[in-house]
Amino acid sequence: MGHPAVTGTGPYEAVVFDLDGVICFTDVYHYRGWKSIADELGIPFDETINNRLRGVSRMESLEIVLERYEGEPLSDARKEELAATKNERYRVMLGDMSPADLDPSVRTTLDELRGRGLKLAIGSSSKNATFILERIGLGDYFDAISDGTNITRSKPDPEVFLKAAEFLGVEPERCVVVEDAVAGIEAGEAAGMYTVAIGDAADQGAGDAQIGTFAELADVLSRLDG
Ligand code: B16
Ligand code: MG
Repeated sequence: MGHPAVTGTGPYEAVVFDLDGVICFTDVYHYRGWKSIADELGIPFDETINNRLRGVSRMESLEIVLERYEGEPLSDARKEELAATKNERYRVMLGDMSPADLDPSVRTTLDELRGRGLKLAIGSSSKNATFILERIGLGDYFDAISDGTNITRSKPDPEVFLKAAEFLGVEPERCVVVEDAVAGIEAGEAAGMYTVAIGDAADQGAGDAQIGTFAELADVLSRLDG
């Protein structure tokens, strides 16, 4: 979805970042957590399925994992238990994260954007977002955090990004979204924001702009400034 050409200076006031796959990389821990559940249930699980879990909520992720399940039907209570077990294992792995897991170029780029006067927020589907940010040393860094604890609808619904804009006090059309999930790019588009894709979403050509590295974001935003 294209936006009209941006002219003049400072069309954007804020940048809303997805967390997993953009600021840091917990996807390998998600993979290991879901793989352990899948193995126990005899379900095939691979990277292709894991890519479909990007940006998707925990319970929706479980339903995707269970698509290939061929055993006895599972009750809702059992599904809740499986999701909780996955999350416990995932949290143990998150506990090993430290500020060393934050790429220095991510920190440098964030500081540069803040130095330009942009407001910075998180827009993540995760209910563990605050914990992850604390682990990597960004606990107090962002101006607002919108995450899985304040939404009722998952990406590609725009709710998580609209809430981020609301928390910042910035109009959605004055926000840029940075996302690694196609569902997240669709959510940003539905929110009326300019979308920048990285990682898997960039590989698929999604978004208004695509970047190969986080640091390239500074150049993309400079160009938007006209
Ligand atoms: P949790 P993001 C998303 O984070 C992950 O990409 C997705 O794989 C995960 O299922 C979702 O968070 C929920 O995570 O189980 O921690 O609540 O990319 O939106 O930052
Ligand atoms: Mg993501």
